Amino acid sequence: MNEKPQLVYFDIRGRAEPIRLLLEDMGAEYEDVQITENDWPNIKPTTPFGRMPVFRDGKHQIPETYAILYFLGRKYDLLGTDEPSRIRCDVTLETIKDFGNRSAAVFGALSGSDSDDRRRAFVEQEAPALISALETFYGQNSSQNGFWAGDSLTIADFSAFNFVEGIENQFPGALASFSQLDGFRKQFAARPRVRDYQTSARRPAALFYGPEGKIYPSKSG
Ligand SMILES: N[C@@H](CCC(=O)N[C@@H](CS)C(=O)NCC(=O)O)C(=O)O
Repeated sequence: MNEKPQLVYFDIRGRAEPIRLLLEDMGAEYEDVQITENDWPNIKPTTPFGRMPVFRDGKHQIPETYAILYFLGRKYDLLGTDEPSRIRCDVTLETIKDFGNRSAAVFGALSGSDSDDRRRAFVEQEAPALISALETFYGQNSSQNGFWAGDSLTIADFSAFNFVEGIENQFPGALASFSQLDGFRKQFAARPRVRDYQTSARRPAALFYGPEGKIYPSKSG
């Protein structure tokens, strides 16, 4: 019987990264099981929906990224302290989840003659529009200390940090005209356990799997 909670995912940051960041920031003891592409066919049938991440904690086996984040949000009391902050937490999560799914659809599944056009439209129009809306939304929080949902840490902060860091990793400088989001990125990266994790060997170097293999940050941090 495994005593420590166990996170099972590919050997990339991908969907597991906000979960890893949360566990690291909480100082949780956990086993980060990183599956290679070669090993995945053997592991796949052992997971509830044939997909990862999967989180195992005591008697719970939890598939689905956001179910895991909400489980950890309840476990560590990271869901907001009042109704306005709980709403902001949920809205942040849903918005970033949609963006991730759109991005995966445009870059992962599309093929055919219009795929380049659709990718360009996503990078040049859809993504900047969303980043701009998130900059406004973030700025509307009442927090004096830089959180996304009220005045305390929530799962939205891990999701938002992973989002802005992912933008900066793939498109260095893209956040330059979004000073509030960039300020949040830098402030959150300075959290002691987040900083330690980001410079540790525990962190997968690759962002995700592209059609030709692993994709790495254009520049670190
Ligand atoms: N909605 C699911 C999606 C999970 C998902 O698509 N996982 C991918 C990796 S990012 C996967 O397991 N792919 C391997 C496969 O489908 O065989 C979640 O957020 O957890």
